[in-house]
Amino acid sequence: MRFLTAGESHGPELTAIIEGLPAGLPLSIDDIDKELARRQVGYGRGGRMLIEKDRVKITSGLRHGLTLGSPLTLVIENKDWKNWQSVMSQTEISEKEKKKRKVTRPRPGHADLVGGIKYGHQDLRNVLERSSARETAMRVAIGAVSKVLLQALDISVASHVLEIGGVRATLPKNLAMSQIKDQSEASDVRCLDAVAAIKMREIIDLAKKEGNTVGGVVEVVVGDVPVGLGSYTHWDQKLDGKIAKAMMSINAFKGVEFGVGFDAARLPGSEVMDEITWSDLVGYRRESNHLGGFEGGMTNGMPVVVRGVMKPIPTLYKPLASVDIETKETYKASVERSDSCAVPAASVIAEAVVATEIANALLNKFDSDSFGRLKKELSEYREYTRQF
Ligand code: EPS
Repeated sequence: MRFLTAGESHGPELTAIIEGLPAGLPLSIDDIDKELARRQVGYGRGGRMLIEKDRVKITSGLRHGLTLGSPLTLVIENKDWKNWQSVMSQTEISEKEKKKRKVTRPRPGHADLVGGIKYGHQDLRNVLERSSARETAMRVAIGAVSKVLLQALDISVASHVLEIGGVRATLPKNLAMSQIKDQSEASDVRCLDAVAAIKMREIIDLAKKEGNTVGGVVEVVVGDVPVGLGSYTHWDQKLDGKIAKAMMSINAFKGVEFGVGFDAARLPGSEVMDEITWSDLVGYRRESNHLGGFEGGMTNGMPVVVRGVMKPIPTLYKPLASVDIETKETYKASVERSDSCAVPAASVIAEAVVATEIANALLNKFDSDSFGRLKKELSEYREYTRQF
């Protein structure tokens, strides 16, 4: 499976084409819309989310509620476009009009300046329109399709927020998937620790009041993953590597870890490796999951546990110093409308990109022309691994 996304933040729409989905997978618009809605909520979001009501339109690859095996085209309209039609016009406009929303003061930490230098844009809006995290709406739509596939194969994906602005959740070990799903969904910061959630909201309020932004840490958990997705045989076949890349591709993400993650540097080997046991009923198992479900770049049958660090959003209402690219004078950076915290939304996005990589690994491993064949092969393979 491969996909492309296209679209500017204030252009008419976002588009994606997914190629390589199996035929015969039951899929509905609702499956995707409900994921889009999850990304749009969350404490700390800014004014743009009051304008957008993300809904998907499917224009190819689906018939009578089943995928055709042909490219699936997804479209999400940008409702805000109607306010930007002249600024984002595809045809020439007057110099006076062009100046109206021209951006010449790059925001530190955003793609503005480097993108401008790289592509020769004197109006940095040409960079920020595409580098905007608006694009993640489409990644969530693609992830929603992937989640439908995974769910139909009894693989479940959940996510939650572990930390915002230095406030960290205290959680019991071995949370059940249903607990993660239900409790994160019930919290507007997607945090499973109700006390930490109160403090997270306070930190977000404070940041907003001070014209600042805050980042955090999100965690994705994937349960009932079969053994052996990805491969140790070549560096670019390691699935943890692919997931890390997908996580790092989310706007503002600066780091990724699996299982105990960076703590592995401080712990003895005996507390990092997961001891192997065997029983008639389930076959091989690990008694712990310090390695986050991966050994040798392959899934080991334990839940995949991956965390990502999101830096604070670089668009600050109280902007930092920057240089005007026309005059070279020192100015405060441009102020674009912003969110004070998008970590809860990022948790939904992380869930989507991880689901996409796991789905892709399954499609690569098994006969995936038709969903029926895929399901049968996976079920036979699960039995094989149980009996190994
Ligand atoms: C973003 C800036 C804001 C965010 C946007 C990402 O948009 P605007 O410039 O229209 O106010 O709301 O996020 C989304 C549009 C979205 O759908 O998440 C940025 O600069 O990255």
